[in-house]
Amino acid sequence: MQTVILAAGRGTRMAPLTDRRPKPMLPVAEKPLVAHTTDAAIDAGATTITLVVGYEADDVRSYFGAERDGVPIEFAVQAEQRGTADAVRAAASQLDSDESFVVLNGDALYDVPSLTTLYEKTPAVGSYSVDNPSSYGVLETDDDGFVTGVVEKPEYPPSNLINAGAYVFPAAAHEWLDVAESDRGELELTDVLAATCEQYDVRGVAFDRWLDVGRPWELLEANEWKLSGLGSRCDRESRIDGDVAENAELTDTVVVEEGATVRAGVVIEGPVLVRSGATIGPNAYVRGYTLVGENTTVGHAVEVKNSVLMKGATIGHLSYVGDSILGRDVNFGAGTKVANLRHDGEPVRQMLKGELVSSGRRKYGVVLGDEVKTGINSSLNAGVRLPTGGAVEPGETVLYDRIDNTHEMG
Ligand code: TTP
Repeated sequence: MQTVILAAGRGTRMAPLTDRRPKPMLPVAEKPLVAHTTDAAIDAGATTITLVVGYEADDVRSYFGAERDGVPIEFAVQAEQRGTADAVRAAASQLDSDESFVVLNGDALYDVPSLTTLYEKTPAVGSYSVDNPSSYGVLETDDDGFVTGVVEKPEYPPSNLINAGAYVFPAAAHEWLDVAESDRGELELTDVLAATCEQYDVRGVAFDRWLDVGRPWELLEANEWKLSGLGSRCDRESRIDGDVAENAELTDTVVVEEGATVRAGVVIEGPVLVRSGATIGPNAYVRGYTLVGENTTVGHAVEVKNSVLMKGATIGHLSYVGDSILGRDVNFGAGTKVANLRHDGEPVRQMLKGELVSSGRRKYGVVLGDEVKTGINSSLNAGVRLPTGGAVEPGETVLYDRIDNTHEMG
């Protein structure tokens, strides 16, 4: 089935990680987020893929090229982010208007069996069951179980099933893409769904597993999901193609790509992916779930746990990084420590668009933009974000978010 994947969003809530790249290109295990979405779509039955791109579009284009696993890939440009219906409209001229079509958010992870079930039904919408649906779009159904629409952020949710941003539209929906602006000023795909529900019996397909990656800690969750599946994506439990010292201890699923080096005395407890060009040790301790990105350096006596180290990051000796995301080419001075737990044990909070939001995680560290530099013996408080290119003085303790420093963290 022809499939449109929405990847034009900038992902402002992911700042500063999206200062230089679109959210769908953030790393999740061995590939960008949107490549997981695309591969799941191909496995589920996509016959053509149209990626809607906008912000930093060239990043997406150059990663994919013209085909993937034999499935043609095309690109459509949405010049301005005016909403999800507008994004699909940007792709419309490249679709066969006599055929039904699938639309997927390019910043979500889908499991293949659930997505396959969705692809087998037309029209249909994917949903996911959550305990607290009030902050999402919630599916409404009629007595026969067919979907009648989506209500945004309802005080009294009609069900626990939230809209998973995955739709199979009938061919007729090509005619309904020109929707009016919604109350929040966007052209919304849920209005196209509403028009579809008026004319068709729309099935809700409940997904077994699904993750919307909108906020920084969800990038950690995405990596936890995909790193835990590493073993099944390798020919054997662990795949060691790099150069690993004889006395290094690797347990659980550890993948060391060709061109990566693990030096003497290193302990790695998987799931961990060590990408090409990375160097770990000597005597470092890396715990799951960690992505050690391409060309990164994890120095002597460093501990890293449950973190994403993007390409080119350097963690100098004697440092600790826990439950954190470090942007490209971040450089830690010796002895830099990240706090990842509050004294009261409450979930760590983080500033997002001017508000302090709970991450829901008891253990959560820091989110650092590309090229952040820390001085020796600096300390970074749990939940802190540092802007792209930011610097921390030697011995300094950073208690406040430095992108929006209106609240103390912790
Ligand atoms: P959102 O998560 O609502 O938007 P975003 O990705 O820009 O993130 P943020 O709110 O943090 O700025 O978007 C849902 C999906 O739709 C996502 O895959 C991006 C895509 N999208 C477009 O392609 N074009 C658009 O105009 C909009 C609003 C979203």
